[in-house]
Order: sequence, then C-alpha cells, then structure tokens
Amino acid sequence: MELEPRGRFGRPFVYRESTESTQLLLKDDPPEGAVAVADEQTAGRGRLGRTWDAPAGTAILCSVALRPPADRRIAELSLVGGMAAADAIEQALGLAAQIKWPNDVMVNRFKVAGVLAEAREGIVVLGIGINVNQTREQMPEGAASLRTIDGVTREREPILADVLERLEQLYERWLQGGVDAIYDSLGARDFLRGRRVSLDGTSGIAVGIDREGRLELDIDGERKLVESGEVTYER
Ligand code: BT5
Repeated sequence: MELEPRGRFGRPFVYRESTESTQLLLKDDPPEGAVAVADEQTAGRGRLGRTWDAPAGTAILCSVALRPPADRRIAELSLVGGMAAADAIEQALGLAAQIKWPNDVMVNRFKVAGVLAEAREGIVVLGIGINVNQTREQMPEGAASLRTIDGVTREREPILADVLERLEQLYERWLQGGVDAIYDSLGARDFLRGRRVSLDGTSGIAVGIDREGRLELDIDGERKLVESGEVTYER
C-alpha cells in the first residue's frame, strides 16, 4: 500500500507486506504522526490479549504514533480513533457508523472496525483496524466489512488517507479541549446509549458516553461512571 499524506499524519510512513503487528513497527522514538501499515498481520492484537484477524490485503491495518501530554487519559484516544474511523467509514459507505464504547465502530449492529491505544516509552501507539474487502466467510461472528454490507470492493488507500486526515483534526481538537471538544459528533454516534448492558458482572442501562469519555450507567436507579472495561449488550 502507498499513502499520499494530506497533513502531518503519515510522515514518516512505514509499509510492510506482512508483519507481526503494526503496533510493533513504530520504533526508535518516532515523531508524532508516524504511521505504520501492513497488508497482513501474523499476530494482530486486540485488547486484553485478544487477536485481530484479517486475511492478507483485505483490510486497513494501521498504527499511528501520538505524543499527548503525560497527564491526559490514554483511554480517550480510543474514542478519538474510533471517531476518525467512523467518519471515514460513513463517508465511504454512505451509511451511519456508530461508536460502541470504548473502542468499536459499528454499522448495522456489526463491528466493522476496532481501535487499540497502547502507551509505551513516552508515546501512545494508536492502532486502527478497518474491515474493507473481506467476504462474509472471512468475517468472525458479529463482524462485517464494508464489502459484506454493500457488496462493493474498494481501494483501501483513499480510505486510509481519509482516516489519517480526520484523525489529525480530531486529535488536535482533543488536545485543545478533551473529549468535550469532539462531543457533539461523538454523542450522536453513541451505540450503547439506552441499551441494556453488562459490565464486570453488573447489568444496567447505558445512559451514554459522558463529556470526559466515560460510560455512564444506570444500575437500578443509581448512576455509575465507568472509565474502562468490557461491555456486552443485549441485542
Ligand atoms: C479491538 O480489540 O477491537 C482492537 C483492534 C485493533 C486492531 C488494529 S489493526 C492495526 C493495529 N495492529 C494491531 O495488532 N492491532 C491494531 P478488541 O475489542 O479486543 O476486539 C478483538 C475481538 O474482535 C476478537 O477477540 C475477535 O472476537 C474480534 N475480531 C477479531 N478480528 C476482527 C475483525 N477483523 N473484525 C471484527 N472483529 C474482529
């Protein structure tokens, strides 16, 4: 894959046909905006030790080096990355994309993209995986690609360039004003709002993502704010 960067993000640009994980390619103190992309990952990472799987050449698999101030909450960057992916997916597909807190992008209740924010050695590596051209047989349960949704095979490069441009803009806004600064569009994309959800053994109704990027729950009439975790919802 090649990239015509439209801004600061994408310089330098590292591409590998096949690699363990793009999260591991941004080495030696990369500048903010350095991007690594691969056509195939042999050990793609999800959160909490899970894997991210995509057949070679079908998906966007990219990692971006970020250098937020040390006092900022890294988890919020998953939402920033999710927003960039959701906006780009919506643009490519012409269908609404939603954010399932804390890091999934959903279309028609299927997961089409995932985001992983990992902090190490003074940088945050933000990984974004977007399912573009996988066939139905190639998708895990509960997941979809842009192609399984509308039957269209797409070039990945323009979508990648779009994601990075949007990410740069959203990240700048987040740097200035936190989640609050992107909240108008984030709140409108909140997939869990109003749904019955379970988290760490408790269940309740998701009130929604708040202006600090936490998930607000209503558990039997009591409000609870969650900073991180694994949410399941009832379909
Ligand atoms: C995520 O984890 O959603 C974060 C995924 C981040 C992937 C990118 S790709 C570029 C960069 N390099 C990496 O190595 N990773 C990042 P999580 O919420 O834990 O979701 C993982 C779960 O989603 C797995 O346990 C599967 O059930 C499912 N899954 C695996 N591959 C998938 C896919 N292609 N599409 C949708 N769901 C998938």
